Amino acid sequence: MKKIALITGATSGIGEATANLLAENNFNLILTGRREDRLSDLKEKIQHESGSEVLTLKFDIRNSAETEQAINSLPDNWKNIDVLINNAGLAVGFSSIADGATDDWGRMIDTNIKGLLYITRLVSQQMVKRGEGHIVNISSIAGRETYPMGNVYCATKHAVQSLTKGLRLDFLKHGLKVSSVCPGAVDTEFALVRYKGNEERAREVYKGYTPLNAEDVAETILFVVTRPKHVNIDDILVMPTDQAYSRDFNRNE
Ligand code: NDP
Ligand code: 8X3
Repeated sequence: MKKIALITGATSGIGEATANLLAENNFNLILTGRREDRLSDLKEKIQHESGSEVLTLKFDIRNSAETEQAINSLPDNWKNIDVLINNAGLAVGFSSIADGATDDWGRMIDTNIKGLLYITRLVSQQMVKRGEGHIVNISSIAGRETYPMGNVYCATKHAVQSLTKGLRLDFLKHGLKVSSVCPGAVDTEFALVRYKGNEERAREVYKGYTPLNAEDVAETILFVVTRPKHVNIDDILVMPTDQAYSRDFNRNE
C-alpha cells in the first residue's frame, strides 16, 4: 500500500519538486498552497505521469482556522498521513532591523513558525494515536548561521531548528520520526518573493556560482523519508559545492 505524504507549499520550488519525486516513488500526495491553479495543474500532471493519487488543499497556512478546516475536510481514507513535509515558507525583505518593515517580519514569523506549528499540531494528533509517522521540517543554512540583513528570516529558521528538536523529544515516546532538512541556496521562486517581484534583483542572488536546484533538495528529502523504521535522520545540511557557509559567494549583498 502506498504511503501518504502531505507537502505544504507544493505550488513551486522545493515543494513541487518533492511532490513529483515522491509520486515517482510510491507515495500518494496531499498538496497544499494558496495558488489553486498551480495545485490543479500539478495534480493533473502527477496523476497522468505516475500511478499516484493526489488530493489538493488550498489554504493560507498563516490562518489557523483555515488550516484546521482544510485538515478536517480530509476524507477518511486520506486522514492517516504518514509523512508531513513542512516546506511552505519564505523570506521577505533584506535589511537591517532599523530599516525593517514590520509587515515583512509578520509574514515570515506567521508563515515559517506559526504556520508550521498550526499544521504540525493537527497532523501529529493522528500520528500519535497510530504510534507512527514522520515530520520533516524544511529549515535552512539560515537556521544554523545568521547573515547580515537576514536577521528575522534567519531567526525564523533557527526557530524551526529548535522546534524540530522539541518535536523529536516530545514524540520520542510515541515512535514518531522527526527530521530537519537544511538547504543552502536553491534556485526557486524564493528570491523573487524575498525581493517582492523584482526579477533583476532576484536573478543577482544566483549569479557567479552554481546553486542547488529544487530537485537536489527533493532527492535529499526522498532519502530522509525512505530510511528503515529504526533510522531517523535528525538534521541534514545540503549545500551547493560553491557555498561553504551562509554568505561566501558573490551575491552582491
Ligand atoms: P518558493 O517560493 O519557490 O516556494 C514556497 C512555497 O511556499 C510556495 O509553494 C508557496 O505557495 C508556499 N507558501 C508561502 N507562503 C504560504 C502561505 N502563507 N500559505 C501556504 N503556502 C505558502 O520557495 P522554495 O521552494 O525555495 O522554499 C521552500 C522552503 O525552503 C521554504 O521554507 C524556504 O524557507 C526553504 N529554503 C529555501 C532555500 C532557497 O534558497 N530557495 C534555501 C533553504 C531553505 P503559495 O504561494 O501558492 O501559497
Ligand atoms: C534560504 C537560503 O541563504 O538565502 O533559506 O537564507 S538563504
